[in-house]
Amino acid sequence: MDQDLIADLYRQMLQIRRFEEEAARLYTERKIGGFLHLYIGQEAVAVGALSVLEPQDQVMTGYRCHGHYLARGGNARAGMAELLGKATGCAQGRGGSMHFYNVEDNFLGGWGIVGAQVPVSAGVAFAQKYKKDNGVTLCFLGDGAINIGSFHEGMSLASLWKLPVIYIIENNQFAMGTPLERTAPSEDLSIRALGYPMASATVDGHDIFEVRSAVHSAAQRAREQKLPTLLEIKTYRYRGHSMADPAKYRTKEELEAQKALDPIFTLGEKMDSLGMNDLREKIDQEIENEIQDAVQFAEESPFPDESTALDYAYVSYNYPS
Ligand SMILES: Cc1ncc(C[n+]2csc(CCOP(=O)(O)OP(=O)(O)O)c2C)c(N)n1
Repeated sequence: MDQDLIADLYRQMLQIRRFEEEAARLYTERKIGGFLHLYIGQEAVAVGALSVLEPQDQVMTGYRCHGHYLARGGNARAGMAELLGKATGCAQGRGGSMHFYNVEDNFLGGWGIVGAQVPVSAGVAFAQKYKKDNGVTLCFLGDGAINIGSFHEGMSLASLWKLPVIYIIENNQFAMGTPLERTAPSEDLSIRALGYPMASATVDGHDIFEVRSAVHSAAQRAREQKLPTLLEIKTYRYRGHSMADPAKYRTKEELEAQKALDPIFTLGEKMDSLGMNDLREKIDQEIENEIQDAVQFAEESPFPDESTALDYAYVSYNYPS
């Protein structure tokens, strides 16, 4: 197996994990306001999926978006500054945790309304097909989003118009505190593709190589045949829905069993077994330095100037009275 690839995937997953652990700390110090939804445990999904994309591809996700932003090349300093509401943030401190954005790397957010990104992704994929840019749109959503109208509207248009889009349901087992078995009549979420119809698969989200392979096939289908795909990637979040959620709706045993499958730990062990210990330790230190630097940068950055409070807000000068 390609050792450079293993090291790179490990580096990216660890970067997300450490970024968010520091974010959790800053939140408890009340330096981050509003909501903070952590992606801890799910890192192999974003990193695996985005590692097989091309630069012209577009990416969207829901509000649990820090990992996708970083995996799509987003800068850790600008991400941390965004969490602290600073002017140097990736959305100039106006979006916060749920609305990371980085147009240079084709990362189109960070969407707070559950399922909203599904039809918008169909629109982005339509533009790619229309402009013949050979691009693919990758849209991540949670298992809680699949019962929302916009999910079905987006899936239907994607299939009807033969759009180069990949929908990834990150099945982390819960929508806020509600377990999947209370919302979905079948535990196989990939069958939601049948009615449109479109290609689909269920993937083990703890295995980053399985994620890469499934997304690679879907991207090929999108690029070459202009056809959409629905992937259900099974994963698990170790933290509560947000920092405000103590997650009492599951047992400690369930959590521990899932943590035993931790994709970062598993890949780290693989590196050690391949004799890559020194490199792994070097990466651990580099990531630690990068994240500490990002925290310092964010803390030292200024808040946006009050005079800019209304910038970028929509204003209608001729609104009918
Ligand atoms: C349209 C809409 N309805 C309700 C909410 C409130 N809400 C925020 S997160 C959430 C649960 C979504 O769960 P899931 O899609 O599984 O995503 P996860 O949090 O697991 O990543 C709900 C209902 C919302 N943001 N938007």
